[in-house]
Amino acid sequence: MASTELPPQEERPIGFGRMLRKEDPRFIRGRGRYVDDIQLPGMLHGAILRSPLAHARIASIDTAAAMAHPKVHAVITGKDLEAQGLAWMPTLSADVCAVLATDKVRFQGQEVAFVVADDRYSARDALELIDVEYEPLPVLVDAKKALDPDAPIIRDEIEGRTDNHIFDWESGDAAACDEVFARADVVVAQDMLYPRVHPAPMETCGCVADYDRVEGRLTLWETSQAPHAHRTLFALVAGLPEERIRVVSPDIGGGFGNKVGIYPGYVCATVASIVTGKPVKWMEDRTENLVSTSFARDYHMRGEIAATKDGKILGIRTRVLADHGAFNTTAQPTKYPAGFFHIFTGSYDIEAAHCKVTGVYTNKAGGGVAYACSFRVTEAVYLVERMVDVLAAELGMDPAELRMKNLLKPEQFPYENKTGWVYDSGDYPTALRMALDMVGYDELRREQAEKRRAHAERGSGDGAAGGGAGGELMGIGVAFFTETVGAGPRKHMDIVGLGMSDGAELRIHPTGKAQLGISCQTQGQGHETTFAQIVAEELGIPPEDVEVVHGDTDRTPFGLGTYGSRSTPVSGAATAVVARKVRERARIVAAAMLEASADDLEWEKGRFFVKGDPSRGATIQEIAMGAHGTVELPEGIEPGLDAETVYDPPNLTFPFGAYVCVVDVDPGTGVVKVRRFVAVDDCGTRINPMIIEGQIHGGLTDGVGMALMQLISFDEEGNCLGGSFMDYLVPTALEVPEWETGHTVTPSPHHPIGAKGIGESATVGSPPAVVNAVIDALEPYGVRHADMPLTPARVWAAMQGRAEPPA
Ligand code: MCN
Ligand code: CUM
Repeated sequence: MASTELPPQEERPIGFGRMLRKEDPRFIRGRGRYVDDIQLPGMLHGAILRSPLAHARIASIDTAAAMAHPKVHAVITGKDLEAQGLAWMPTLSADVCAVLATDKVRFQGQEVAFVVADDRYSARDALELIDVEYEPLPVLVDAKKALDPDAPIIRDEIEGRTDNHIFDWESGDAAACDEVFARADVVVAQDMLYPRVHPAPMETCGCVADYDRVEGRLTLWETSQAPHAHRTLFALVAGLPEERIRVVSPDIGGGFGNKVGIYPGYVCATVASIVTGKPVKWMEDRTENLVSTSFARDYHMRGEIAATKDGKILGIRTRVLADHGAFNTTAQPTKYPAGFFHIFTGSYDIEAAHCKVTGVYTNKAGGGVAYACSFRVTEAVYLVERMVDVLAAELGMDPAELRMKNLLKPEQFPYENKTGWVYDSGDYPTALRMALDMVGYDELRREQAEKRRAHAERGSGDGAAGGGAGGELMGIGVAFFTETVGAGPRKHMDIVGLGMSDGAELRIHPTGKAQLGISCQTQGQGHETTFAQIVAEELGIPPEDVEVVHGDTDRTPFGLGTYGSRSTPVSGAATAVVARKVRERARIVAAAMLEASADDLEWEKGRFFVKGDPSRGATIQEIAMGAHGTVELPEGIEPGLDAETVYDPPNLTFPFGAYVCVVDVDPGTGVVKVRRFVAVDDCGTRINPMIIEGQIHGGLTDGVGMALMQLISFDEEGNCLGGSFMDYLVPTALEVPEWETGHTVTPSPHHPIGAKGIGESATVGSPPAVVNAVIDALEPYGVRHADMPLTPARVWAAMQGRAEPPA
């Protein structure tokens, strides 16, 4: 496909454009260095004993037999940690969570004890020698029952707690909503669940903790998306001096939000290293990762839309029950317990909006955000995009036309939505028009009408075995989304009290090569390439000559890390700003070198020259040598070109996109095949289109997985069903079509290079497109909604008029 072609080597960009990823040579040669690759002399291995029950009091723990195992060095329990004040730790959202259970266990898979042994296998063997006596308690898995008076109280360790309520959060104007709903011609309502899903990165979570007793220094190699924030939290929680903690995130095999939080295993390995005086490695296995680490979504939503009969949307309101599991371990800015759910007004010009979100505890692993979510934008976009389709069905209007009619217009930007968020820039109709043209929307609708006619003539049958009843059902799903990324302005946003800014440090070596230190942390997004491209664009130093350093708190400036697609909006801005600082320093040096006034110099990429005399100039490399050399500098000017900065974004960035999905559903089996998928994205200025497309392809694949396959459920006893890739189905190349991507470019007015984030756009935008397509396919059966994942059994059940497949 033309769009994925790379320019020939000799046309490689010095700046923005397609170029191969600088990090890939080491990955494709198998020379990446992940946490589990780290081997230190004398290193021990830790393993975690996990609760088999979802809710039970711990009567006793007997570790004697495990301690007697010849290869075991230590067994740590909650009681041991309690003695050090470490049995509980703060979460990233004003809650606490147990490091190792003391009083009781609150979800299946919760950490109960930590064994340290010579090798991984002995540690695992010894787990089986620990005898825990549990007294089972009633289990709460259904969030809708969490606030019932007879519900078991999960967090009864908190004095005086008599319910499972975490928070209530409201946004928008309820009275204004009531008013528009009262005068609307049409009101539609729909209940929907954005089900629990798991990010399931290829590499599970783990760490190596190495405590040097002599120096009192802790080095912690961690699968972390936010090394600096982790270091500060370790200092605060463990009482270790921050300057003696070094957190290193080496290569990360996918994060998707799973590696934002601090897990009990990291704390246990650290304590174990302090206790044994040796380095301790802890790596989860796949099941541990799937049952116990950050889940996502679990939003029970009721949406309501009010409109005129000709399809002008007047108001939208929603009521949400948010299942946060046993501990509120959600990572998101403190002020926003429901993340950026504010964006549920979507991309539309709406008069009034209101939402209320209630968070509750259940006996499930802690969850909340994570999984390419942009802090709940996934849920918000799903809600509004499903509701628009429900409205379209009610009005008998084409869903693309209904969207076009209500989209914000380019002249309305910057636009303040009805929950007070200011969208920076956008041209929505152009993006939607492009997506519809690319997919050939009108032609597809004609094909569909023909198929529906044929289907009706042949009779839809009962849809049961025998298939063939009327041929395949064709569906077309449209979704338009506005994303909210780049947290965030410090005045509004912090995580556990740390303002959400990011630093950048740029060193220019005498030979004109550069080293950029940044506080964000790639997990596969290609920062070593794109951040070098930003420096190249600003300074004309080829990206090959710019080494990007990240993931090591000893070598990089402080900042809050990579999640919420904030790297480009925040760290990327810091990088452009620091490069411009270097450029201004270079101007002064060049002036001295060229014996001209600094004001008389002009910049062309990579070179200053004297105005009106282009032959008198100096390249950035020559200037670098001059700056480090003996060029006589003006009074007060320091030698060298190095600079540093900390960037506090003035606003978030609001990328957007228009997606169209075409599916064919087999009426006999309910199997959904995604025939085509067109994605038009706008992330402002594009640094590396190849990497952007990669991000979109990945996110679309995630979206198809969530919409059609990925299912985590719990039985009544709280057993997690979905603890392996046999049950939790992640999509492969076989389930997805060849993606068709397009783009528009609407730069962010407040970002130094006009870039917006892209890392989560496709995961946010694609699930509603897929679901809308499937529901559209089921139109002949009168289906208005069915919850994800739309497995064959669920689709088939929906065709029979049932909400759930028979057990
Ligand atoms: N980019 C660009 N031009 C733009 C915007 C972005 O070239 N206008 C490039 C960036 O420079 C970067 C990549 O695209 O190389 C993604 O940038 P950005 O949107 O800033 O997102 P982050 O780098 O902050 O990545 C985080 C985001 C999140 S939150 C999840 S979740 C997710 C995602 O990235 N996890 C991923 N994409 C992932 N991709 C991989 N391979 N692995 C993950 O774990
Ligand atoms: Cu919410 S998943 Mo990403 O923000 O790391």
